[in-house]
This record gives sequence, C-alpha cells and structure tokens, in this order.
Amino acid sequence: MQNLNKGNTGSSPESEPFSAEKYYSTQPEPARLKDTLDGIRKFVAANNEKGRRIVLVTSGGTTVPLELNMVRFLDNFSAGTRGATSAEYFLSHDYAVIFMHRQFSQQPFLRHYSHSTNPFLDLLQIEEPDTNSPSVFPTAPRSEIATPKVSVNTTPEALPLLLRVLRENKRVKELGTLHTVTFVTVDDYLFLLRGIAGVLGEKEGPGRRVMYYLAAAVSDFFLPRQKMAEHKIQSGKGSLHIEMDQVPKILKPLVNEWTPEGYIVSFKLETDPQILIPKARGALDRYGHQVVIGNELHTRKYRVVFVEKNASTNGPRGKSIQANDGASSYREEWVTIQEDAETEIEELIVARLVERHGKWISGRGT
Ligand code: PAZ
Repeated sequence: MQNLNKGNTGSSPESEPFSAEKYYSTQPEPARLKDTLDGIRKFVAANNEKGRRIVLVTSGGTTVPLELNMVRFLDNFSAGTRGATSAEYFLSHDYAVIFMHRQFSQQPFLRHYSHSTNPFLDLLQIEEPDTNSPSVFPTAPRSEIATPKVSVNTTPEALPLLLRVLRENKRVKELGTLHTVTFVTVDDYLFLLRGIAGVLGEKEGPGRRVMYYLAAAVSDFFLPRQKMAEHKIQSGKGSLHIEMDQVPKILKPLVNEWTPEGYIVSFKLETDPQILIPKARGALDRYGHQVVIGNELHTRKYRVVFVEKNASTNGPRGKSIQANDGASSYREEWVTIQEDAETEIEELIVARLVERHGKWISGRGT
C-alpha cells in the first residue's frame, strides 16, 4: 500500500479541521483573481447603476487535484444543466447574471447545442452544386472551402428554437447582462465565491438586490496543497491510501460576513430520499440563509423541494430561533413537472425565487 499524503499527514480524528480562515490563508488562490474581480466590479457597477437585480449563479462540479503537477483528480457530479438553464430564466426576468461555472460545462444559450444530444452541425444543411466532390477536410486552405456557390441553412425543424436562442442571446449581449467566469478546482471556486461576494457586498453596491443561486456541486473533501505529492502518483506499489480533509463550510461566512444583505439559495443533492429534507433543514439551521432547494439525483429534472423556515422561527440573519415543535419551524413546497413536459423545471424554480426575492428587497420576506 502506498500513502499518497506527503510527509506526516496526521490522522483525521486529531487533525484540526480547516476553518474558512485557515483555508484561505494556506491554499492557493487562482491565477489572475484580481483581474477577474475587476471584471466583476465593472459588470456590477454598470448594472447596479441601472437598478437591476443581480444574481450570482454557480454551476457545474469542482475538482480536487491529487498531485501538484496534476495528472489525476477527483470530480464532482454535475453537467451544469441546472445552472445554465436557470441563468437563461433569470436573464428573461431582467436580472444581471454572473455565471460562475466549471470550465467546459453547460452555458446559457450554448447548452441547447452542446454535447451529442443536439449536435449543432446536424441542424445545418449545406447546398453546393457538386455533391460528389472529394473530401477537402482538413487539408485544403480555408479560403478554398468557402466559395460563393455554397449556402448553409438550418433544417426547418431546428429553426424555431434557433431563432429564439439567437434573439435572446443578442438581446442579452446588447444589454450587457451576462458575465461569465470559470472555475475548475475547489480552490478556484472558493476563492472566486469569496471575491465575488466581497464585490457584491461593497458599500454603494446592490445590497438586497443581490441573489446567490448556488447550484454548483462543490467537493466536500480536498487534499490540502501541503499534503499533495509533487509528481504523478506512481503505480506498482499496491493499493493507494488517500486521506482528505473536509472543505470548510463557507456558507457560514457567506451569510454572516461577506454578504450581509444578499438573498441566498443553496442546493442540496442526495441519493437517499429519506435524508433529503432533514439535511436541508439542518443546513437552514446551521447557516441561517433563506432557501435550500433539495433534489434527488435521478429525479432532479422533474422534482425539487423548496425548504424554508417559517417567519416566526427565522431570526435575524444567521440566527434561527428554535421552535418547540421542530417540524412546524419549516415549510416545504414541492415543485414538479411531468417527465415529458415541454416546460423546464428551472422556469418554475426561478419564477418562485424572483417573487421571493422581490419580497426580500421590499423588506417583507424572510
Ligand atoms: O448540473 P446538473 O443539472 O447535472 O445537476 C444539478 C445539481 C444536482 C448538481 C444541483 O441541482 C445541485 O443539487 N447542486 C448542489 C449539489 C450538492 O449538494 O452539493
């Protein structure tokens, strides 16, 4: 057996768990973080000036590298569909969207033509006089391939969706309401989240007009840089033993310190239906934010549950009040669609959140 952890890694029961503070002072921040945050600051200022609501949508899964010169990593499940789809609906409600997503995961608008489910090239038709011409791909110079005699059209079935997507994409570009940033590792994610929350929470910023929609699947465990092997882990020494540390729970500082006025929605994914609601309630108790949206792995596209605290048990930010009757402290709303429905569940999720956020902004919501 080989132990992946470098040096004296300590055994988990005795080692100190990483607080957010310790995490941020010992782990590496992503390259060009300052430039990324400058870009966010400009985007926020421009949209804040127009009085728009702003939402930070996080989307896709984070990775955990196993080596400093990374060849192997652990990944988290998520295609980024929830985040990309929701971002489109927030844009249609005139939100300015900061879309923070895993590199190469689904993106608003592009998602309609990504991967192999709906390959873009199959939607296009090419018309040219000589259909028997020999293959020119990929050797011919590009200038020779495009001749005035060739025209490209979409298939008739593809046109309605394509038009809708193109028009909405154009509208959003003209308004300047979508700003995209990418992450790969859990370190990237955590530093970006703290940095963006810092910008959104700045004085003269959007205040209560900000929503956090945390749909990304974030690793619960990581390998601190100080414990990582420098080079590619070698095989041939038997089984591999990896001891990982727990990622600090950053919802706590997000709610209490970084974004005093933001409306915060977190997601909880489970595979065991029995624990979904208790875990969602537990998160509300622990962090004191507004909503946990629970979903199960296999039904997540058709069924989600909004878990919230009742007004009487929701104290000031970050402080929940314990009711005598545990169950009545919470309310749950299931949102479902038929599996073959044309509607996307994100349309319903976002519509409900926009309404709740409106109440939060006017001081009537919890
Ligand atoms: O990206 P996707 O559509 O494939 O999946 C979305 C999801 C299940 C990752 C999301 O809805 C979610 O639950 N995110 C939080 C995951 C977690 O509990 O860490």
